[in-house]
Amino acid sequence: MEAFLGGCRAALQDHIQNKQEVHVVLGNESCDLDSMVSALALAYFFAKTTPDSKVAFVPVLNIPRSDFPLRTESTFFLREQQIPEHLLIFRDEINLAALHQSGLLSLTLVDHHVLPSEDTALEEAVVEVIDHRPLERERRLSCKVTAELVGSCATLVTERILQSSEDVLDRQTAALLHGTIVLDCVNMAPEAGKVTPKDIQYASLLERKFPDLPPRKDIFEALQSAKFDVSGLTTEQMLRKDLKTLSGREVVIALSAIYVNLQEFLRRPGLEQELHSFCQLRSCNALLAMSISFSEHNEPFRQLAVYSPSGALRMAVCQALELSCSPSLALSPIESPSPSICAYNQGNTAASRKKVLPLIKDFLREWGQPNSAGVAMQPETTGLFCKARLESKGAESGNRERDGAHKDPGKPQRLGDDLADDDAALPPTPMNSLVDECPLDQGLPKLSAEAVFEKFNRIASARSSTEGSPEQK
Ligand SMILES: [Mn+2]
Repeated sequence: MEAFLGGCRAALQDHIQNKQEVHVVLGNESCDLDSMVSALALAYFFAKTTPDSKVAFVPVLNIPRSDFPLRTESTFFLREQQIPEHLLIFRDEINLAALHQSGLLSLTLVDHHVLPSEDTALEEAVVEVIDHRPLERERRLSCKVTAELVGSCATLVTERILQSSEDVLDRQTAALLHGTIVLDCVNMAPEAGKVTPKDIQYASLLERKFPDLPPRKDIFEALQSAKFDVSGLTTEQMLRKDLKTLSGREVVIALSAIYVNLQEFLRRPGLEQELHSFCQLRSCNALLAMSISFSEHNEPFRQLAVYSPSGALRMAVCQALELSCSPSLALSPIESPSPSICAYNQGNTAASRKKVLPLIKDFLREWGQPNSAGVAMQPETTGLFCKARLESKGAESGNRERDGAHKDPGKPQRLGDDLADDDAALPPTPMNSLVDECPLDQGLPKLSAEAVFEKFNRIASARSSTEGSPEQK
C-alpha cells in the first residue's frame, strides 16, 4: 500500500502531461475513516489488478489537506500503519473539474453515491459506485453499482478485493480495512445496531488471512478514543472539528461540538481571544459550544457554554436555553473564566445538539423582531417563544432561505451530521458526531438476547425491502 501511494502523485502528473486517463477513487466529504480507507484500498486494488493499464488509479481524500488534522481517528490509524500523510492526495490538490473537461477523468465513488451540487458536472465521469446506504438516485446503466446496507463501506471493498484476487491484499491494507469495519460496526456489537452478518464475515476472513491483526476490542478502543481525542488540536481546530452555523435576519450563531470536559476547555490559555477571532473570522455573533464527555461508567455528561462579545445577545441566548421547555435542558450555571462566556452543566443528557438546533433556529426567528429588537428577551417573551416553537413545527420549510442551517463556508459539508438539522435533501450517511447522536450516546451498550433478536429482524426486513432493486448487486 505504501509503495502504491508513494507513486500516485508522480503518476498523476505524468498522466495529466501525457493526456492519459486518470481514474480517481473518491470518498465522501466527511472524509471519515471509512471514506478514507475505502478510497485507498479500492484504488490500490484497481492498480494491482490492472498492471499493464495506461490508467493512473488515484485515491482522493475529499477534504482540503488543512482539515485533515480534524479527522483524528484517520490520522491516528495512518500513523499506526506507518503510512506517511504526505503521500495522500487531498481534494484541494487535484483539479477534478479540469481533468473531466479534458476528458481524462473516470470516477469511482465510495461511501457515498450522490455528488454534492458543486460537483454535479463530474456526474458523467462516474463509472462505479460502492456504498452502504440506500440508493437515492438511479444511475446510468453503464455505471456499476454495489449498494448494500452493511455497517461499513470497507466491508464491501474487502468483499470486492477478496472475491476477485486473494493475493492482492497486503497486511497494511488488510489492517486498514479490518480496523475500519470494527470501528464502524461498534466492535461488532449487535446491540449498537450497526453490524450485519456480512461485516462479521469479512472481518473474520481478514483475521483468518492475517492472524497477527490485533484483537477487535483493542482496535476498537484505540480508534474510538482517537476519534474523540482532541488533545493535539488547537482551540480553533477543536471548534472547527464539528461545527454548524445558523443564520437569522440579523445574527449568525455557530454551534460547535467539543469532545472534552467543558471546564478543561474553559481553562485553555487565551480562550476569550480565540473565541473572539473564531467568531470574527466566520462572521458569527455568538458561539454555542456543546461538550460531551463520558464518566468511567460510560455515562454521557453534557455541558454547554455561550460566548458572545455582545452582552445583550449572549444574555438572550442564555435565557432562551435556560427557559426552554421542549426540551428542557436542565441547565445549572458553572464558573466561567470571563464575563463574555456563560457556562452550564446540562442536566438533560438526552438533549443532543440535534435537539438544541431547533431552539436556536426559533431564537433566530424571534431575535430582531419588533418586540425584542436589540434588547434581551424578557421571561414572558421567552414563554411565548416556547409556545411559538410548538406551533411553528411543520411550517418550518417556509423559512428555509433565511433561517435554515447552512454550513460554514470554510468547511466542507459533513454529510453524516447534517441530516436531521436542515431541510436539504442529503443522502443518509452514518453518524459521525457524538454530540448529535450516536449508538454510544447512552454509553456502551449492554448485550441482551432481545437486542440481538431485534437486530437480526431489522437486517432481514431491510434485506427483503431492497432485494427488488435492479441496481442491487
Ligand atoms: Mn461509511
